[in-house]
Amino acid sequence: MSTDALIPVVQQWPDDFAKRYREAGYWRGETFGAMLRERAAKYANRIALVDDKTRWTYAELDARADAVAAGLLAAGLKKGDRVVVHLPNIAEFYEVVFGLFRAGILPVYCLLAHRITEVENAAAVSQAAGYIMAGRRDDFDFNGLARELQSRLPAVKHVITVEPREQADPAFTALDDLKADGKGQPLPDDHAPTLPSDAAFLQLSGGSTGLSKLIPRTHDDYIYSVRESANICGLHEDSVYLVALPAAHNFPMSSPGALGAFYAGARVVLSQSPSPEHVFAVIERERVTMTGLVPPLLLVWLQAAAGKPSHDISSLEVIQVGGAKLTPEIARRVKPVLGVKLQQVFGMAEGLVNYTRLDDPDDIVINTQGRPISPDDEVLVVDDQGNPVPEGEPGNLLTRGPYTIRAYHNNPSANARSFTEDGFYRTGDIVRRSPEGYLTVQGRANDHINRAGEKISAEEIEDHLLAHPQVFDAAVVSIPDEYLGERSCAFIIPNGEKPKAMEIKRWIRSRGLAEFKVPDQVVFVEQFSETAVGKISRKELRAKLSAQLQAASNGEQ
Ligand code: OOB
Repeated sequence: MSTDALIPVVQQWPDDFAKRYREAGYWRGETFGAMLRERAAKYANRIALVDDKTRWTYAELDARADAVAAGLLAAGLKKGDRVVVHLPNIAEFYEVVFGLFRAGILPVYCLLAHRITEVENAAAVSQAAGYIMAGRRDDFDFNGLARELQSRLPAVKHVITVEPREQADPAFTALDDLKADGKGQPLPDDHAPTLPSDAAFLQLSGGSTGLSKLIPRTHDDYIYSVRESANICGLHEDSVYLVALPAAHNFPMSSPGALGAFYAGARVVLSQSPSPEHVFAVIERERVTMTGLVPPLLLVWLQAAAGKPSHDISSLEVIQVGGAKLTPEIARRVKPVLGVKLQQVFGMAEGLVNYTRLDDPDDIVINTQGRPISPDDEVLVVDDQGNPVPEGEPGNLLTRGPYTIRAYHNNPSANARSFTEDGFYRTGDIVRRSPEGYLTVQGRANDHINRAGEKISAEEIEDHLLAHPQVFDAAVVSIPDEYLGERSCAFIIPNGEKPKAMEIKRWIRSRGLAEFKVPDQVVFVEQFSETAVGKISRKELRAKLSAQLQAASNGEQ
């Protein structure tokens, strides 16, 4: 595909806003490629990155990023191209990402749990020219996925595997070979330097309507959020930040995440599994001081630490918890059981991130999800007509600011729904705001299921269910779950003979979707309600079904 036909990736901020954000010192003209170069000059021989098999210094990570960038450009990829990155929590993730940043090529992040349907969507919407994956992992063959992807989207010309050359599928380019091929190659004549206002990458939205939308973040805006997050979370050069959640997610990437740790000259440790059996040993070995967790994982860690801990995790100082609502009851247990400071994080890949501050009183840390990073994060709490609600009352959260996007990439209909005319992002979250500006998340106005921090669009799953020959109609709703926060339930009106629940689950898997999207529960019904069909919106229908489920489960107790 010719890059000429591409739609500009970023909808830039209006000039007066951009000027203000620069003058306030938020946007400082930094880029991620240059940031790593500066850290490598300052901390050359300090360890930057550790995984199960690797310990790289800052100088090494920097040199590797250079080699990847040269290899990508020598292979024919160009500044502004997009490459889907689909990697586990391994050191190569950052080598590749910084290599892409340096070359001015945009990573498009997929979660490792994603399968062909999600990867194809990411590649198609971003018009990707490449796909980087890890061969065979955890019983899944990403080589097969790559083949399928190329057959569906021939524009994905470059498939790169991070497997060692000897194990790599010969149909694809091994990262080692890519780097060797780029060695000593001059930059292409038309290669332009990366600008701070350029998009650095595309992140996938949690998505409440159908497939994920793509979120373009610029170097300027993202580095601002990373730099301030590192400050707010107290990262410094002796910190050790553990990435236990999937590395590609915005939370462990930037809140303060691995990028915050690199910004501070700290050390990043990667764990391929977040479960205590594995990760507590990593914490002990590497003297980890900080990490980010979703509430269900925190619960598992609390349980493991309350028993007879097998490892010494006393190096931990702070744990950020976010991605889904943390109940005050669980929040209260963090300090006594784990001996660490809790920091709540309420963020979104589209931008706005809120933190409780490290010196906030317990009452705020336990009962709120924090306040925004920036004095210029504009936060509105409004009713359904768009009028501000009285302070402390619940309302829809709208936001605009120096690191919140003004539009999704290449998606006019989503943009019309998700942004107000004056550029506020409609988060879909219902919050209360205290006089001091702290937000407490009350719920959600839009239809996604927040399953342990993984967002599932009800509409996306319904579309797949409707494609099943024995499904006449379907509605997917969330059910409160003690452990996951929410789980998914598919209500199905069968078309003639009723299929088995197992068959429905198998069907969703066979559609090439991430395992976390398979409905946890399937309920067959004859009809949704007398008034339902054709008369009320899907939204109301889902709300009704949820209420029914809730009533039924209360009745059981
Ligand atoms: C993070 O980002 P996303 O893009 O996967 O999901 C954003 C949505 C929010 O709109 C909200 O509905 C929910 O996730 N959420 C929370 C929450 N943090 C996120 N709901 C309740 N309490 C919280 N603390 O999930 C994300 C991005 C950066 C940092 C942290 C989380």
